[in-house]
Amino acid sequence: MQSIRRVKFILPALTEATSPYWRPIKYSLFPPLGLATLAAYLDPDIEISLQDEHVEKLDLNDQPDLVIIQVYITNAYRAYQIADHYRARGSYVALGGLHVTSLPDEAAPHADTIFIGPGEHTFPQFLQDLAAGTQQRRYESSVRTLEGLPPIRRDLIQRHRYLVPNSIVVSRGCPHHCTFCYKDGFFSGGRSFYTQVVDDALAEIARLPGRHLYFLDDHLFGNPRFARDLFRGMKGMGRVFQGAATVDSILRDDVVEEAASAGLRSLFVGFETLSRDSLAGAGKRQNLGRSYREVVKRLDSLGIMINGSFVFGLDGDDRDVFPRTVDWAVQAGLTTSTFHILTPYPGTALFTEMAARDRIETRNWDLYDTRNVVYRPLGLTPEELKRGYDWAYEAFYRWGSIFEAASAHRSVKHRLKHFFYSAGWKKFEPAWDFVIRIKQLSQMRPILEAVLSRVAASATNNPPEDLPQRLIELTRPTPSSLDTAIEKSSAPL
Ligand code: B12
Ligand code: SF4
Repeated sequence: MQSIRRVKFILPALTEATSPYWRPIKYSLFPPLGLATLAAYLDPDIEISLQDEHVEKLDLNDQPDLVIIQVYITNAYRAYQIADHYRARGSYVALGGLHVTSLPDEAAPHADTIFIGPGEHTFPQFLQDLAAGTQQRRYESSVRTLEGLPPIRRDLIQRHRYLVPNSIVVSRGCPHHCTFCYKDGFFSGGRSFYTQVVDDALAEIARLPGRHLYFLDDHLFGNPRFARDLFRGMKGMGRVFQGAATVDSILRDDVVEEAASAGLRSLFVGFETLSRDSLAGAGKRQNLGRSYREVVKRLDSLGIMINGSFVFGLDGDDRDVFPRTVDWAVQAGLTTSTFHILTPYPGTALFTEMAARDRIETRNWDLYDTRNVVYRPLGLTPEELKRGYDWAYEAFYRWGSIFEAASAHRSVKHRLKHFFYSAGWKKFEPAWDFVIRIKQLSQMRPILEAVLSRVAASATNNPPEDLPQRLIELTRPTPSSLDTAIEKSSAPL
């Protein structure tokens, strides 16, 4: 029988996120939602601490009874180090998350118990077993539902440390099966796409303070009936929100319109590649035969900004892929683009296939951040791929490209929003670094909300009334900011 009085939840960070010299904004965007979800299963009288190394220095001198650590691929080595540290101090250590699910045998020596897959059903079972002294070395998720979950312990989240404390997920997984995606591996052994009950999702939204929400769901429109009911329920709540959806779902029906009227202002869209063969090779059937132009037109007409996601290094790619993709993205007027170097995550079909062909060049997981070439590409050398990727970021976020892409919209307000949003993320990294250091991120939230304000569907030449002066001042180019090197990593927003 194990007596548990103090529990510590830790989200370890990759080295880059903890640099004393530079704090990229992307690591201060979202709180550790998965850990706050698990914390809800503990008795309220248990002493809980939740630490996110992306935004604070970890206190490693304490002695919790139970330590729960979330492991992603790029924080895996750090997670194992922390786990070993706490085990040496006598704490019971549990590891779970995406990387543990992909490589349980790698994680197991660092933990008393490991968890495979989502934790909503295995974690409460483990807590019961632990109390009874019958805990297992390994738990595997097979029951998959989001019904009747306890409310996420958002009180444990230090909201002021994040630009977007209101991150939320109302579904898990995705109905599609792209070969490079984490999701088929992570959700194997049970359902790989399921949603909350609409009323529960609306209740969770209603509990969130402020206006802005970010849905981290892999595919917010994945279940059209659920999505439609959710957005209808959100109408009148006065929210502005962002999320992600697939190309086909944007063209399919009226869900995107419902989303826009509920407050959807920017959407992450997985275009991935302009090549038909590469789409087929990646199992991205939902994009095949769909007009990307139509997708852009539809979102544009609803005033929804687009963050396009693209992958370089697919087997059909040659040196032309970089200018072709960037030219298209700029001309189409995408507000932001997230470029990735193809990365075969362990546990994916892509990894299995590449390993079978001996194409995996390194298993140093620190490099699996989609900014490094970790496999042998076919139509390009690794150096060409890395150089082309770096060039794509530089070319897309040049001032000339930002102006050109912004001018693709019909309405002046949309153009201005595009300009501020795009320049804000990529041209003002030093300003973000400064704001993070002086712990004033929450002051930036009204500005983000203003940029996400509504654009009327019809063309208008009136300048936006609700873009505050602060925003205009903040984003006015200065010689030093113009010279700032572009941060070449991917931004999730
Ligand atoms: C938000 C997000 C981020 C945020 C913040 C992460 C955070 N604060 O948690 C930021 C922007 C920092 C980020 C950065 C990166 N991310 Co990211 N991110 C996500 C995203 C979109 C959502 C995560 C989330 O909140 N999910 C919802 C919650 C409820 O689920 P969860 O966190 O997985 O937690 C559940 C389970 O995993 C499990 N669980 C987790 N830990 C534990 C521990 C125990 C003991 C137990 C029992 C259970 C358990 O239980 C929880 C409840 O079910 C995911 C995609 C996805 N859908 O997961 C990608 C994802 C996790 N990111 C990914 C990557 C690659 C990155 C980057 C390397 C990208 C880059 N190029 O910069 C960086 C570096 C990350 C790092 N720290 O090392 C990959 C990870 C692949 C992998 N195999 O690890 C994913 C899957 C995206 C993808 N499609 O490839 N990311
Ligand atoms: S559509 Fe996106 S989330 Fe769904 S399987 Fe493909 S890459 Fe993964």
